[in-house]
Amino acid sequence: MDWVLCLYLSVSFFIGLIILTLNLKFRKSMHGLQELPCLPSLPFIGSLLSLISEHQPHVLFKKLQEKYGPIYSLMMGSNRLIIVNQYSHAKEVLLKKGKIFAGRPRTVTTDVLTRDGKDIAFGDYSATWKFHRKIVHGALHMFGHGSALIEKIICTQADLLCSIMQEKAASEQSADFSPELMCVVTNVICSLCFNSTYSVGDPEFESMLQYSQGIVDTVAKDSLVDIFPWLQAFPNADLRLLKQCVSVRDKLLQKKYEEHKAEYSDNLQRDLIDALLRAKRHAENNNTPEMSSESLGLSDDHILMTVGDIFGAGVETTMTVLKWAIIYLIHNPEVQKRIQEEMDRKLGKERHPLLSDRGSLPYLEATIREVLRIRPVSPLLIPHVALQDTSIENFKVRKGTRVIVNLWSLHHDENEWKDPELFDPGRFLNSEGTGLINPSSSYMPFGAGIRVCLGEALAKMELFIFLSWILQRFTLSSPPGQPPPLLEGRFGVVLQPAKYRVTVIPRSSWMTNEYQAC
Ligand code: PLO
Repeated sequence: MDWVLCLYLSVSFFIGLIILTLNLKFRKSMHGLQELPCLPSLPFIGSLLSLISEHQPHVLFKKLQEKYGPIYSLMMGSNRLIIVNQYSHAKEVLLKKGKIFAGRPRTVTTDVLTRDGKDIAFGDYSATWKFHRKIVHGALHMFGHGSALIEKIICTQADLLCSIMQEKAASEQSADFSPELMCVVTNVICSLCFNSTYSVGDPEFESMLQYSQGIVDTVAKDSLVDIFPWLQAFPNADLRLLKQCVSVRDKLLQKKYEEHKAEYSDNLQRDLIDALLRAKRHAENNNTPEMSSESLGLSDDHILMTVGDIFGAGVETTMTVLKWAIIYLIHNPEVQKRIQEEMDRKLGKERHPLLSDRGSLPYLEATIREVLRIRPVSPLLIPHVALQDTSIENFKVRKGTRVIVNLWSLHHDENEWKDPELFDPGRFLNSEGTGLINPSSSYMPFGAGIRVCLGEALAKMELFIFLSWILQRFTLSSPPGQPPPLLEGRFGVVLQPAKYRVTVIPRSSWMTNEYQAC
């Protein structure tokens, strides 16, 4: 038996040795790493005093680079936060180590919005999250990319928007087009999610306008209650407003969901809710434990929150980019003129732009890219969390640390962009102005990696159709005697522009006959 004992001891010795070496290696790997430069921090309040500033967070974080370098850390209450301001570090976080940094922090306001993270955007990385994302991706793909249906839906809404603009133009009134923009963008998403549409003035639509603004004003802004969760115990007007708005939204979503459940049939797939319901039924009929609906989290709550996400993301983001695009077009009439000339030349004057025209209108595409660069919808993206001890470059990052990718810094980096504050669509064109180029990799308006925006393709289609239809028929300007709209945004979960009014002038060259369905 001696040889058995001998073998046992030597195997144990070798296994022990391997474990020890691996362990040492890991410790060494964290050991050789440096600590990040950190903003001064006091017990309990963290770095709050250094963050008091006249600047908005994305601008302040960019400015702080001058003192602390492109990557630094700070304390928000008791949470450590890393701010990434440079493309190489952003690439490491989002792409190279995407899975390690795929977590999301739990905060009071996002928990209220998403029933404790049961959605895709704010939900933590898990099997449920991956499964949901896969289904939604599939469903969007089915109704979206390259499908004639989505093109028809967007063109119908673009036509509606142009008719409203035509009326305003006829009465020579300037207008704030926010409700109309919101209506058409909502209708695209409504068609995808619920197979229904609204008109401006519809009471359900009006309540949507209100609750959505209420949510944007109060959620995920790193408000004090998110930094110090115990503040919930005290009266808090913002949190009360958020809860009210979320409850109105949830009632509406619930109603649509119940209607769909009642009408559900296996061979009917009209919209996204049908697709989610079908996936749920499929999982329920599948008996293997790892595929059951409970283990994959396809609860009614998850489905509702997922639809809420797509709805909120689809409406607020696209509408915000359209508003910024109009602002920059008003500020740069020569850009409008060049887009219009390009369209007149390539499409003629008798037909509406179609998605298939995207390749032949590079200047319009370049303008859309430049708007997304200069005013990214989500300047700080949504915070990521390190799911294990790791590193960025040669800096230590401990498990649980929150990481903010400052897209604003990436898009305004002087080393990457010539005159980053200047609006210049030409930077996305080749020297002849005939084709699109990628002037810098420091550009990711939709984020990147495993949490990249799910609606990127849909957003690009909408921006192209809406802007091309508007500019083919109208020239936009500020009302006479009034200054152009403000270029400074208001930071929040999306970077919103201030309200402004627009005068629309019909282009005399544009045909006036009725819209022919595209
Ligand atoms: C917008 C207001 C809605 O009522 C709720 C909502 C849901 C999803 C959020 C969206 C809001 C804002 C923009 C977000 C989106 C998920 C992904 C997107 C944060 C709060 C971005 C830009 O990352």
